[in-house]
Amino acid sequence: MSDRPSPPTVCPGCAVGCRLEPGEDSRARGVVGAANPNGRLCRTGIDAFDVGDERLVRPRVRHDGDLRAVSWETAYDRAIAGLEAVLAAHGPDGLAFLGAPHSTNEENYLLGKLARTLGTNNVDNRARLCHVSTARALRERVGWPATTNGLADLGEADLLIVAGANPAERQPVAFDGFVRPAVADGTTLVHVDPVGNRTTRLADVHLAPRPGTDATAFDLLNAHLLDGGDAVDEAFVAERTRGYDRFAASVADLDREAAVSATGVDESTIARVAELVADADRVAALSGTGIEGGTEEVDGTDHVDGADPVDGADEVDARNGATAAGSLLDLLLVTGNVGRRGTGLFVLRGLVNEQGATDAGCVPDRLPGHRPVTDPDARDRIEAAWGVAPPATPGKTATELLSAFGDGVHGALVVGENPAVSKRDPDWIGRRLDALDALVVLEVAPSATTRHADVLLPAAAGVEKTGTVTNLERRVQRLRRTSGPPGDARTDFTVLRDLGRRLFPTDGYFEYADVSAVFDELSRVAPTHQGLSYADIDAEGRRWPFEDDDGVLYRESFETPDGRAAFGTAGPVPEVGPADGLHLIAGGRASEFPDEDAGGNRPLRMHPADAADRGVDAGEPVVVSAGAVAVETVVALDERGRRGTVHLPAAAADPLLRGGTSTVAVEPTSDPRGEPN
Ligand SMILES: Nc1nc2c(c(=O)[nH]1)N[C@H]1C(S)=C(S)[C@@H](COP(=O)(O)OP(=O)(O)OC[C@H]3O[C@@H](n4cnc5c(=O)[nH]c(N)nc54)[C@H](O)[C@@H]3O)O[C@H]1N2
Ligand SMILES: Nc1nc2c(c(=O)[nH]1)N[C@H]1C(S)=C(S)[C@@H](COP(=O)(O)OP(=O)(O)OC[C@H]3O[C@@H](n4cnc5c(=O)[nH]c(N)nc54)[C@H](O)[C@@H]3O)O[C@H]1N2
Ligand code: SF4
Ligand SMILES: [Mo]
Repeated sequence: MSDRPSPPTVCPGCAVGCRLEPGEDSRARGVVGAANPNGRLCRTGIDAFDVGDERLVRPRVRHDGDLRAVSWETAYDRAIAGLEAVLAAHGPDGLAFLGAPHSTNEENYLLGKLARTLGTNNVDNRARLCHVSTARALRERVGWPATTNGLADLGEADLLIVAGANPAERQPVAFDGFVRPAVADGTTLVHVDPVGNRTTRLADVHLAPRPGTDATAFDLLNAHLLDGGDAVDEAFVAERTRGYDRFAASVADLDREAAVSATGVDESTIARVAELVADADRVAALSGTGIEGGTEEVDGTDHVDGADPVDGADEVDARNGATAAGSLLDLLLVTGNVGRRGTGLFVLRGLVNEQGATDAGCVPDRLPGHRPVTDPDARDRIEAAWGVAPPATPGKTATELLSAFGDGVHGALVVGENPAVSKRDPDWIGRRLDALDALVVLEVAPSATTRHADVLLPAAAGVEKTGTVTNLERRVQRLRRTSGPPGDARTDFTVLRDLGRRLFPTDGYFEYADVSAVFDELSRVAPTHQGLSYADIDAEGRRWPFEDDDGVLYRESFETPDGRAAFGTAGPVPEVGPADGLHLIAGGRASEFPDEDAGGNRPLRMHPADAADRGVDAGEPVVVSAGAVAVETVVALDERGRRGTVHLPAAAADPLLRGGTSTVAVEPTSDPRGEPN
């Protein structure tokens, strides 16, 4: 052991942001932190220091088809030459910069700065898409695309609505540290999910709408809340919001019969939940990926064409009324459940720095601190700090960039993303990556994407570096290096700074002594981070915006041009055709470990009646098929789920969903010895 013990750092496993330090047997030991107040860790956290045996340790460049080990100097030269050739032939918008939900705020900031000093806003990160419609509803209607309150507030809520999420497994330490104690203490939990999961086990009410009909389910709840009028917080609506009349009119126009039939939920269950909302003094909602309508469907719709929706104060995007997150936000606004302790909307972010990557400006339409690239003042502020103005036209989203590879976009720098798996069709992505003239990949471990690289740069992992990451409650915490990195691997910070220095040898844009200098620049240019220096971030971390201590945003006013929150509108009610099979929904991530519940299998969860119809029972092997694609698995019965809807973990569901259909057939496996996969 070294003479000095390693200091505590932040778990790189997910966006909860638990604190931990090296313990025995190379395992991590939890250290009490704001997000893990009991000092507990989940299994992923306990294994945080096990970065994996297969690491990239040498820079490599493609030579005669092979990736050959070279010195860093040679690799940098090749990377620069490749990017500059694209720049010369196609201009800055011929380049793409994909980052970096696993990387720090400073690293994301540098990636955005690299793109923008080169003259393009083509910079994005895919993890952002996990919660894109929720973030957009918040950004356009209340101000910041982030959780409105602190985790500690959950204990003060009378009612929690968890929608399209499974925090019991996905954010386990936050669930055990804040949600479970709240429920034990009398808080009512409503879980909105077409099928059950571990979170449902703790719920008092399970609302199971047909997949994709959450917006309508929330519109129905709003209709019930408006019925008597008693549930409406009139003072809040009058003083703090705008657009109520239009919202109320749209709710009145809702075809309730059609809505009930579309969601497939009993009106009595809706009425019961509405009553719970009306009776509660404090309601908080937690939203996950399930209300996004499937990441792939919403891909690309987040593009802002020049106009900033926040500027058009009265013209609030009507689409919001049609998204589940928008209707859920309406529910909170109409009942006055924003801007107080124990209320608000929690975005259950996924990857460790998913929130921070966006905060730091790793997005095509926003500068650091969520300021629109179209805003001249925001650009001026950046220019004052950088010495060069960022381009005024929004860039392409990650999804648009992938489609443009080889067709308008010819060079890419990819940092800590694996588009080859994070998009559902790996062959198509492989062809797109190969269509690039220059692909520079900065990665910790070999992946489906690194295979296509022209220049492959070995990166340090989260536990091997310093810098800050921002958790799902906006808490900025410091990572501290506990080991490594192995071989010649370097941090993303070092590599991005070095590339910047080489691209701009005389301008000094990338002259940073260390990460703290980057953070301090970020806090100067980003209104969210204003007033905090790296050195000020203590063991507890600090939530942005920093003047606010208890973590409640919008106490006095909203971060909108007129300081008011904007209502959306209800409807339209989706048309639901007759079911000709089972509706498949997927959860989790492709890279995720197998479900513990089923002894390492990835079970198909289905309603007992659907199983009986097909002659299968719990634990039995089955074939799930869509057209020619078939997947073998075992059955897990769940009577709380919807009839007609089945659920598979993402890794198992991907081959089926890639075909573009979500309707599947389920049959017993003909070979009784068939090994489930
Ligand atoms: N152990 C572990 N934890 C993780 C991750 C991991 O890989 N492993 N990944 C992290 C990441 S990146 C993310 S984004 C988060 C994801 O965290 P979650 O968003 O909680 O992801 P899922 O577990 O897929 O849960 C989504 C739920 O949405 C439901 N759902 C599907 N369709 C609909 C619908 O139309 N309406 C409603 N209401 N619900 C629907 C599904 O049934 C499922 O229960 O988890 C993070 N945490
Ligand atoms: N088919 C399919 N697609 C999906 C999903 C799915 O389940 N199935 N899940 C969706 C979800 S929820 C998400 S969040 C996205 C995730 O999409 P991605 O972010 O692309 O995927 P990950 O596998 O989480 O991580 C990408 C890579 O980052 C590397 N990495 C980790 N830490 C660092 C670091 O500090 N520096 C650098 N340079 N690299 C690092 C890892 O080695 C890994 O190869 O995919 C989405 N798309
Ligand atoms: S909940 Fe998330 S941050 Fe906490 S230990 Fe588990 S993986 Fe790490
Ligand atoms: Mo995610």
